Amino acid sequence: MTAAPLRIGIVCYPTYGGSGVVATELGKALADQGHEVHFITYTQPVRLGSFHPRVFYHEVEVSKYPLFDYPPYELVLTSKMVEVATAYALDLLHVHYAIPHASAALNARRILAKQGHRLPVVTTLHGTDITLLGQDGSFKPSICDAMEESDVVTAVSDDLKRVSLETFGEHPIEVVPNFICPSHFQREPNASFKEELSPSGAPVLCHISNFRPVKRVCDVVAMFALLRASKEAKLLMVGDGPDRAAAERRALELRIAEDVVFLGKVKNPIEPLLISDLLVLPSETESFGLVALEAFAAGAPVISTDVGGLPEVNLQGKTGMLRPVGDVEGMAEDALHVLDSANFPRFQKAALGRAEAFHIHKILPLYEALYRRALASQPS
Ligand code: GMT
Repeated sequence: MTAAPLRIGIVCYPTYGGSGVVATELGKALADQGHEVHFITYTQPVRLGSFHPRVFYHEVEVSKYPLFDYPPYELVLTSKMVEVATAYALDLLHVHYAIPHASAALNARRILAKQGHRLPVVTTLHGTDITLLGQDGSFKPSICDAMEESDVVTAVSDDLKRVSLETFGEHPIEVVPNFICPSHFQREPNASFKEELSPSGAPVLCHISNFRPVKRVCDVVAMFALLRASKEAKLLMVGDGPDRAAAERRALELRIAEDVVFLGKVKNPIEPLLISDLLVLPSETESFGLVALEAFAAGAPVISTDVGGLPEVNLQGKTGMLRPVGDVEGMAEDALHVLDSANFPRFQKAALGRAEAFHIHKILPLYEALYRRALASQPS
């Protein structure tokens, strides 16, 4: 690194969602480059792990004052941002997910400006903050303001930029795609896990998500039942959420339950992906589909829908195949095609190559350049 290292505050949702994963991996990679990174969240991000040089974690504790039916998380977050920015002389804040992180950061920026501390705000839009919540009138004015006032706004795909502009009007938005660190996946698959799941060596299909309706987990089960009618296979369902029970019921109704394992939440999907041959991602909408990139890095092609940013990640006929939302017959046909031994090596090679195209080493400098630009720009 030639330019002086920066002190960066990162704010994200610390749970299993892709936005938190991207923010955490970005923070760790920035620290590896010599920057000092301060995570400000309400619980430790799942991917943070234990000690990492130059990475610090600041917990936001929300007061349980009895008057508060709705504890004012955004205000407590703002105060924590001000506190950390002052104590550690932060150069900038990078907030992931517009609601409420961007508004809280802008408020912190305003408070700090009164103390003569300039703190530019970089806001990254991840998807559901725009495609689902952004359409809701109760959030729209706040998101619009956050986009107007942030020093830099980024979106994780061209499609998300397009939807954001359509929803909120003209604002400068930089597209910085999500990334992967392929070396994390360069290790031996867990042989006993695979043996336990698929003793005969039949291919393993995998789905990983938070099982919200937008992920259409029952479509995964339905397409697997169609595939299973003509080929021996196993299905590994990783994650948990509102639609898990419905998917479990569907597997029983379709009489495929013995071939389907619901694993629940895992902190890191590397192990399940390394023993999988194919990822199934039949989402209703997906701004990027980080898990597709993780599957590629593990050498698993992807059967997905053709919505949102997915066609920017999953290349039709190369790294996998794409179908319209709900086309479970088409997805089952595609899965058979990809798993055919005459085709699979070609798909697998393309998947591994695609992961390299989104290597963190290519994406990190884009964020660093935006940080420098935010610091150089004049406050509005
Ligand atoms: O997909 C989710 O339910 C979680 C959500 C999040 O905010 O973590 O994911 C969004 O951000 C990810 C990281 O940028 C993207 O890979 C996902 O495609 C996006 N989800 C949707 O757009 C539904």
